[in-house]
Amino acid sequence: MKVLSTRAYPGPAFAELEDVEVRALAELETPRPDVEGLVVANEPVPLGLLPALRIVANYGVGYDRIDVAACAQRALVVTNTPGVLDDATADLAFALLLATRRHVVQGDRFVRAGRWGSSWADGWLAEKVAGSTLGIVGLGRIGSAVARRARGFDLRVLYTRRRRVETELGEQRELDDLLAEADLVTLHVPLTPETRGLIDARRLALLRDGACLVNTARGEIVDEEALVRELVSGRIRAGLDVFVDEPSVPGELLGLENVVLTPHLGSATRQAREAMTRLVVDNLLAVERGDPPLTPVAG
Ligand code: 8YV
Repeated sequence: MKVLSTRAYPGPAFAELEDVEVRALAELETPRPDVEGLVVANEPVPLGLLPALRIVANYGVGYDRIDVAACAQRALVVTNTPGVLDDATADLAFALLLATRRHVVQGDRFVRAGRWGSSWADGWLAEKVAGSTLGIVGLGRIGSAVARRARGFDLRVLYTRRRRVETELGEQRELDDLLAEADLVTLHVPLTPETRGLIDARRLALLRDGACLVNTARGEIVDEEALVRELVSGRIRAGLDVFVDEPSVPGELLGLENVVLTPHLGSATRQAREAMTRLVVDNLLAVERGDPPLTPVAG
Protein backbone atom coordinates (compact mmCIF):
# COMPACT_ATOMS: atom_id res chain seq x y z
CA MET A 1 0.00 0.00 0.00
CA LYS A 2 1.39 3.39 -0.98
CA VAL A 3 1.46 5.67 2.07
CA LEU A 4 1.86 9.42 2.07
CA SER A 5 3.13 10.82 5.36
CA THR A 6 3.38 14.50 6.19
CA ARG A 7 6.57 13.88 8.19
CA ALA A 8 9.06 11.11 8.89
CA TYR A 9 7.68 10.25 12.33
CA PRO A 10 10.16 9.12 15.04
CA GLY A 11 10.90 5.54 15.99
CA PRO A 12 11.82 2.26 14.31
CA ALA A 13 8.21 1.39 13.32
CA PHE A 14 8.19 4.03 10.58
CA ALA A 15 10.73 1.97 8.59
CA GLU A 16 8.21 -0.91 8.44
CA LEU A 17 6.23 1.07 5.87
CA GLU A 18 7.58 -0.36 2.64
CA ASP A 19 6.27 2.26 0.25
CA VAL A 20 6.13 5.60 2.00
CA GLU A 21 6.55 9.08 0.62
CA VAL A 22 7.18 11.95 3.02
CA ARG A 23 5.55 15.12 1.73
CA ALA A 24 3.73 18.11 3.20
CA LEU A 25 0.06 18.29 2.17
CA ALA A 26 0.57 21.86 0.93
CA GLU A 27 2.85 20.43 -1.77
CA LEU A 28 0.06 18.27 -3.26
CA GLU A 29 -1.24 19.99 -6.37
CA THR A 30 -2.58 17.26 -8.61
CA PRO A 31 -4.64 14.18 -7.69
CA ARG A 32 -2.68 11.19 -6.40
CA PRO A 33 -4.67 8.05 -7.30
CA ASP A 34 -1.72 5.87 -6.16
CA VAL A 35 -1.99 6.84 -2.48
CA GLU A 36 -4.05 4.48 -0.25
CA GLY A 37 -2.78 5.42 3.21
CA LEU A 38 -2.23 8.89 4.68
CA VAL A 39 -0.45 9.87 7.91
CA VAL A 40 -1.17 13.35 9.26
CA ALA A 41 -0.71 15.18 12.54
CA ASN A 42 -4.22 16.59 12.96
CA GLU A 43 -4.17 18.29 9.56
CA PRO A 44 -7.13 18.78 7.18
CA VAL A 45 -7.16 16.02 4.56
CA PRO A 46 -7.43 17.05 0.87
CA LEU A 47 -9.88 14.26 0.05
CA GLY A 48 -10.39 15.53 -3.50
CA LEU A 49 -6.73 14.92 -4.32
CA LEU A 50 -6.66 11.40 -2.86
CA PRO A 51 -9.34 9.38 -4.70
CA ALA A 52 -8.00 5.92 -3.73
CA LEU A 53 -7.47 6.63 -0.03
CA ARG A 54 -8.45 3.83 2.38
CA ILE A 55 -7.15 5.09 5.73
CA VAL A 56 -6.23 8.37 7.41
CA ALA A 57 -3.94 7.53 10.35
CA ASN A 58 -3.68 10.50 12.68
CA TYR A 59 -0.44 10.88 14.61
CA GLY A 60 -2.04 12.12 17.82
CA VAL A 61 -5.07 11.48 19.99
CA GLY A 62 -6.86 14.72 19.03
CA TYR A 63 -8.27 14.77 15.47
CA ASP A 64 -10.34 17.98 15.56
CA ARG A 65 -8.93 19.26 12.22
CA ILE A 66 -9.90 16.08 10.36
CA ASP A 67 -13.38 16.00 8.82
CA VAL A 68 -14.34 12.56 10.13
CA ALA A 69 -17.88 12.79 8.73
CA ALA A 70 -16.57 13.46 5.20
CA CYS A 71 -14.17 10.52 5.59
CA ALA A 72 -17.03 8.29 6.78
CA GLN A 73 -19.08 9.24 3.73
CA ARG A 74 -16.30 7.87 1.57
CA ALA A 75 -16.04 4.79 3.82
CA LEU A 76 -12.51 5.81 4.85
CA VAL A 77 -11.06 4.50 8.09
CA VAL A 78 -9.75 7.22 10.43
CA THR A 79 -7.51 6.20 13.33
CA ASN A 80 -5.78 8.07 16.18
CA THR A 81 -3.27 7.23 18.91
CA PRO A 82 -5.09 7.10 22.27
CA GLY A 83 -3.47 5.84 25.46
CA VAL A 84 0.21 5.95 24.53
CA LEU A 85 0.67 9.65 25.31
CA ASP A 86 -1.26 9.92 28.58
CA ASP A 87 1.77 9.89 30.90
CA ALA A 88 3.75 12.29 28.72
CA THR A 89 0.89 14.80 28.61
CA ALA A 90 0.06 14.43 32.30
CA ASP A 91 3.74 15.00 33.16
CA LEU A 92 3.81 18.19 31.10
CA ALA A 93 0.56 19.44 32.66
CA PHE A 94 2.11 18.90 36.07
CA ALA A 95 5.36 20.55 35.03
CA LEU A 96 3.40 23.61 33.88
CA LEU A 97 1.34 23.68 37.08
CA LEU A 98 4.47 23.65 39.22
CA ALA A 99 6.45 26.01 37.01
CA THR A 100 3.59 28.49 36.87
CA ARG A 101 2.86 28.34 40.58
CA ARG A 102 6.46 28.45 41.81
CA HIS A 103 7.93 31.04 39.37
CA VAL A 104 10.38 28.52 37.91
CA VAL A 105 10.75 30.11 34.47
CA GLN A 106 10.66 33.64 35.84
CA GLY A 107 13.44 32.65 38.28
CA ASP A 108 15.49 31.15 35.48
CA ARG A 109 15.25 34.37 33.47
CA PHE A 110 16.24 36.39 36.57
CA VAL A 111 19.36 34.28 37.19
CA ARG A 112 20.40 34.30 33.53
CA ALA A 113 20.02 38.08 33.41
CA GLY A 114 22.62 38.31 36.21
CA ARG A 115 20.11 40.04 38.50
CA TRP A 116 20.28 37.62 41.46
CA GLY A 117 23.05 39.48 43.26
CA SER A 118 21.48 42.91 42.95
CA SER A 119 17.96 42.42 44.19
CA TRP A 120 16.17 40.27 46.72
CA ALA A 121 13.36 38.35 45.08
CA ASP A 122 10.80 38.79 47.84
CA GLY A 123 8.09 39.86 45.41
CA TRP A 124 7.98 36.28 44.29
CA LEU A 125 6.44 34.55 47.26
CA ALA A 126 4.24 31.86 45.78
CA GLU A 127 1.17 30.19 47.17
CA LYS A 128 2.02 26.65 48.26
CA VAL A 129 1.15 23.67 46.10
CA ALA A 130 0.68 20.97 48.76
CA GLY A 131 -2.76 21.09 50.30
CA SER A 132 -4.26 23.24 47.58
CA THR A 133 -7.15 22.27 45.31
CA LEU A 134 -6.63 21.02 41.76
CA GLY A 135 -9.53 21.16 39.30
CA ILE A 136 -9.30 18.71 36.40
CA VAL A 137 -11.61 19.62 33.55
CA GLY A 138 -12.23 16.27 31.83
CA LEU A 139 -11.35 13.16 33.81
CA GLY A 140 -10.56 10.92 30.83
CA ARG A 141 -7.34 9.01 30.28
CA ILE A 142 -5.01 12.02 30.54
CA GLY A 143 -7.04 13.75 33.27
CA SER A 144 -6.93 10.56 35.35
CA ALA A 145 -3.14 10.36 34.92
CA VAL A 146 -2.95 13.94 36.26
CA ALA A 147 -5.20 12.99 39.21
CA ARG A 148 -2.90 10.08 40.12
CA ARG A 149 0.11 12.42 40.15
CA ALA A 150 -1.84 14.87 42.32
CA ARG A 151 -1.93 12.35 45.18
CA GLY A 152 1.82 12.57 45.63
CA PHE A 153 1.57 16.35 45.90
CA ASP A 154 -1.13 16.17 48.58
CA LEU A 155 -3.59 17.99 46.39
CA ARG A 156 -7.34 17.86 46.85
CA VAL A 157 -8.77 16.91 43.45
CA LEU A 158 -12.02 18.10 41.88
CA TYR A 159 -13.02 16.99 38.40
CA THR A 160 -15.63 17.35 35.73
CA ARG A 161 -16.70 14.48 33.55
CA ARG A 162 -19.60 14.12 31.11
CA ARG A 163 -21.13 11.18 32.95
CA ARG A 164 -21.72 11.21 36.69
CA VAL A 165 -19.15 8.71 38.02
CA GLU A 166 -17.82 8.12 41.50
CA THR A 167 -14.08 7.51 41.64
CA GLU A 168 -11.51 7.59 44.39
CA LEU A 169 -9.46 10.04 42.26
CA GLY A 170 -11.42 13.05 43.52
CA GLU A 171 -14.80 14.74 43.83
CA GLN A 172 -16.99 15.47 40.82
CA ARG A 173 -18.24 19.03 40.34
CA GLU A 174 -20.15 21.07 37.80
CA LEU A 175 -17.68 23.08 35.70
CA ASP A 176 -18.60 26.50 37.14
CA ASP A 177 -18.29 25.21 40.71
CA LEU A 178 -14.92 23.62 39.97
CA LEU A 179 -13.56 26.85 38.45
CA ALA A 180 -14.69 28.88 41.46
CA GLU A 181 -13.27 26.43 44.00
CA ALA A 182 -9.91 25.32 42.57
CA ASP A 183 -6.52 26.98 43.07
CA LEU A 184 -5.08 25.14 40.07
CA VAL A 185 -7.09 24.21 36.98
CA THR A 186 -5.94 21.92 34.16
CA LEU A 187 -7.85 21.20 30.93
CA HIS A 188 -8.12 17.67 29.50
CA VAL A 189 -11.17 17.63 27.24
CA PRO A 190 -10.96 17.00 23.48
CA LEU A 191 -11.82 19.86 21.14
CA THR A 192 -15.36 19.27 19.85
CA PRO A 193 -18.20 21.65 18.92
CA GLU A 194 -19.34 21.38 22.57
CA THR A 195 -15.94 22.26 24.09
CA ARG A 196 -14.94 25.04 21.67
CA GLY A 197 -14.85 28.20 23.80
CA LEU A 198 -15.86 26.19 26.89
CA ILE A 199 -13.73 28.40 29.13
CA ASP A 200 -15.18 31.71 28.02
CA ALA A 201 -14.88 35.19 29.57
CA ARG A 202 -17.63 34.49 32.11
CA ARG A 203 -15.98 31.26 33.24
CA LEU A 204 -12.50 32.81 33.35
CA ALA A 205 -13.95 35.43 35.69
CA LEU A 206 -15.02 32.62 38.04
CA LEU A 207 -11.38 31.67 38.67
CA ARG A 208 -10.05 32.73 42.05
CA ASP A 209 -7.55 35.59 42.24
CA GLY A 210 -4.10 34.08 41.77
CA ALA A 211 -5.42 30.81 40.32
CA CYS A 212 -3.24 28.95 37.80
CA LEU A 213 -4.80 27.70 34.57
CA VAL A 214 -2.93 25.07 32.56
CA ASN A 215 -3.85 24.10 29.00
CA THR A 216 -2.18 21.12 27.33
CA ALA A 217 -5.35 20.20 25.38
CA ARG A 218 -6.29 22.63 22.59
CA GLY A 219 -6.10 26.43 22.44
CA GLU A 220 -9.66 26.71 21.13
CA ILE A 221 -11.14 25.29 24.36
CA VAL A 222 -10.44 28.69 25.94
CA ASP A 223 -11.58 32.09 24.66
CA GLU A 224 -7.99 33.14 24.00
CA GLU A 225 -8.71 36.87 23.78
CA ALA A 226 -10.47 36.80 27.14
CA LEU A 227 -7.61 34.75 28.59
CA VAL A 228 -5.07 37.29 27.35
CA ARG A 229 -7.09 40.08 29.03
CA GLU A 230 -7.13 38.19 32.36
CA LEU A 231 -3.40 37.53 32.12
CA VAL A 232 -2.57 41.13 31.19
CA SER A 233 -4.57 42.26 34.24
CA GLY A 234 -2.32 40.03 36.35
CA ARG A 235 -5.27 38.48 38.20
CA ILE A 236 -4.48 34.86 37.30
CA ARG A 237 -1.47 32.85 36.13
CA ALA A 238 -1.30 30.35 33.25
CA GLY A 239 0.84 27.59 31.79
CA LEU A 240 0.03 27.23 28.10
CA ASP A 241 1.23 24.51 25.73
CA VAL A 242 -1.43 25.06 23.05
CA PHE A 243 -2.75 28.12 21.21
CA VAL A 244 -5.57 28.91 18.81
CA ASP A 245 -3.29 29.85 15.93
CA GLU A 246 -0.17 27.90 16.82
CA PRO A 247 2.68 28.15 16.09
CA SER A 248 1.69 31.83 16.47
CA VAL A 249 1.29 32.97 20.06
CA PRO A 250 -0.61 36.16 21.01
CA GLY A 251 2.04 38.88 21.20
CA GLU A 252 0.69 40.27 24.48
CA LEU A 253 1.71 37.06 26.26
CA LEU A 254 5.37 37.31 25.36
CA GLY A 255 6.22 40.03 27.87
CA LEU A 256 4.16 38.68 30.77
CA GLU A 257 5.77 37.17 33.89
CA ASN A 258 2.60 35.35 35.01
CA VAL A 259 2.51 32.95 32.08
CA VAL A 260 4.73 30.03 31.10
CA LEU A 261 4.67 29.16 27.38
CA THR A 262 5.71 25.88 25.74
CA PRO A 263 5.49 24.87 22.04
CA HIS A 264 2.88 22.05 22.08
CA LEU A 265 5.15 19.60 23.91
CA GLY A 266 2.42 17.49 25.58
CA SER A 267 3.28 14.20 23.86
CA ALA A 268 6.90 15.09 23.22
CA THR A 269 8.75 12.29 24.98
CA ARG A 270 10.73 9.83 22.91
CA GLN A 271 8.73 6.96 24.39
CA ALA A 272 5.33 8.50 23.67
CA ARG A 273 6.20 9.66 20.18
CA GLU A 274 7.74 6.28 19.22
CA ALA A 275 4.65 4.50 20.57
CA MET A 276 2.45 6.87 18.55
CA THR A 277 4.38 5.94 15.40
CA ARG A 278 4.01 2.24 16.29
CA LEU A 279 0.25 2.62 16.58
CA VAL A 280 -0.01 4.63 13.35
CA VAL A 281 1.95 1.95 11.48
CA ASP A 282 -0.02 -0.92 13.05
CA ASN A 283 -3.27 0.74 11.97
CA LEU A 284 -1.98 1.15 8.40
CA LEU A 285 -0.74 -2.45 8.24
CA ALA A 286 -4.04 -3.77 9.61
CA VAL A 287 -6.03 -1.95 6.93
CA GLU A 288 -3.58 -3.11 4.26
CA ARG A 289 -4.20 -6.74 5.34
CA GLY A 290 -7.94 -6.16 5.35
CA ASP A 291 -8.15 -6.45 9.16
CA PRO A 292 -10.05 -4.04 11.41
CA PRO A 293 -7.93 -1.05 12.52
CA LEU A 294 -6.69 -1.10 16.14
CA THR A 295 -7.82 2.36 17.18
CA PRO A 296 -10.50 3.74 14.86
CA VAL A 297 -12.22 6.98 15.79
CA ALA A 298 -15.99 7.02 15.96
CA GLY A 299 -17.29 8.38 12.63
C1 8YV B 1 0.27 16.15 18.50
C2 8YV B 1 -1.52 16.14 20.14
O1 8YV B 1 -0.55 15.39 17.70
O2 8YV B 1 -2.11 13.88 20.44
C3 8YV B 1 -2.50 15.04 20.28
O3 8YV B 1 -3.70 15.33 20.24
O4 8YV B 1 -1.88 17.26 20.18
C4 8YV B 1 -0.09 15.84 19.93
O5 8YV B 1 0.28 14.56 20.28
C5 8YV B 1 1.69 15.86 18.21
O6 8YV B 1 2.39 16.83 18.86
C6 8YV B 1 2.03 15.87 16.75
O7 8YV B 1 1.83 17.13 16.21
